[in-house]
Amino acid sequence: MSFQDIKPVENADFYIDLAVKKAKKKASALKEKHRRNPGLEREIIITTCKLECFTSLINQKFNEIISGFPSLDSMPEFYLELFKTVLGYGEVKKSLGSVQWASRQVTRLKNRIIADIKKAVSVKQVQTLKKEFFGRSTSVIKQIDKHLRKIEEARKVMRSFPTVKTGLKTFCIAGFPNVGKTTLMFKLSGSKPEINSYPFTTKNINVAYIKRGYTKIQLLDTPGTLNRFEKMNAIEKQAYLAMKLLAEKIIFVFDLTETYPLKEQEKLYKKIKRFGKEIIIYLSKEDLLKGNKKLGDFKKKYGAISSVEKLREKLLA
Ligand SMILES: Nc1nc2c(ncn2[C@@H]2O[C@H](COP(=O)(O)OP(=O)(O)OP(=O)(O)O)[C@@H](O)[C@H]2O)c(=O)[nH]1
Ligand SMILES: [Mg+2]
Repeated sequence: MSFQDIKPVENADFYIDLAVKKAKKKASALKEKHRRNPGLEREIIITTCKLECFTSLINQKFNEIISGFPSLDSMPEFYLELFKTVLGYGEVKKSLGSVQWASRQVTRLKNRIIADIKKAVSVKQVQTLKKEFFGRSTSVIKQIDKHLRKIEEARKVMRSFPTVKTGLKTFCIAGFPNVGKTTLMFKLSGSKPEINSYPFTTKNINVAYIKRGYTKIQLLDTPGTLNRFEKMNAIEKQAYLAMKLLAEKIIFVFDLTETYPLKEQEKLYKKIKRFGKEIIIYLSKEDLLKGNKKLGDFKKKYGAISSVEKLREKLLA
């Protein structure tokens, strides 16, 4: 699923201006055509055209917003949970509903006022009705300005959602912050995401692929998670959701250079084991561990892999 193509949503004034301009343009063409008609008849034709044109543009644009937004109810579970983690589900749903409401209100108003215009007995009466329509309809559209902005905010956030392919064998790279998860993904796949020497560098899930012959696997590099499933921040939650809902297997990265104590990393490992998925253990930064006594014991205890080549073979097997 991809969220890159949702079209930008503008504010209320933008749509009002656009619809007014379009209505004026269409009406001015009609003015010329009906220049010989008597005043009232001409006024009725032109005003009706303006109202129809304004309403039709608002309906078209608002429908585009609603239909262009991914359906929240039929989103795959991972995306829905991710959405709920980083955006207010109820709030965005309400905002989309309000756009539909505004569209209907403007149509209803237009129908009523056009019916009245048809019965008008003077040019002045038609003009008063026109004023009423534009006053009320623009006020309805302005009322949903905050909702249009909310949808635009949601669209921008959703653009950072990873584009994950379903149906591919998927491995999640997990572990504490700064242990070398992103570096490992880079070494395995050649993709080039951001790598830094401080914790919480990765804020979204990075996606990469390894291909050999007909075998293709998907790697998800997750943000580092601390040992606190109950109090996770939004970044950590993404990793948790990917592990729980997307991963077939998990590559758990241990770092014995101890930016974070091994005991803490082991606690996280045990928690991740509870997902019930197969876990492959990778030991990073072995080049910094020469002569370290813990190395042998650790490898024996966990059967950890520390060679990228060996790990790649295991993933593709
Ligand atoms: N010497 C050495 N440094 C490494 C190795 N793997 C990672 N690093 C360094 O460790 C730091 C963190 O690496 P990242 O790959 O960004 O770690 P991460 O686990 O993705 O970190 P977060 O995204 O913050 O959770 C960087 O400075 C890397 O260059 C390794 O095998 N050897
Ligand atoms: Mg990272």
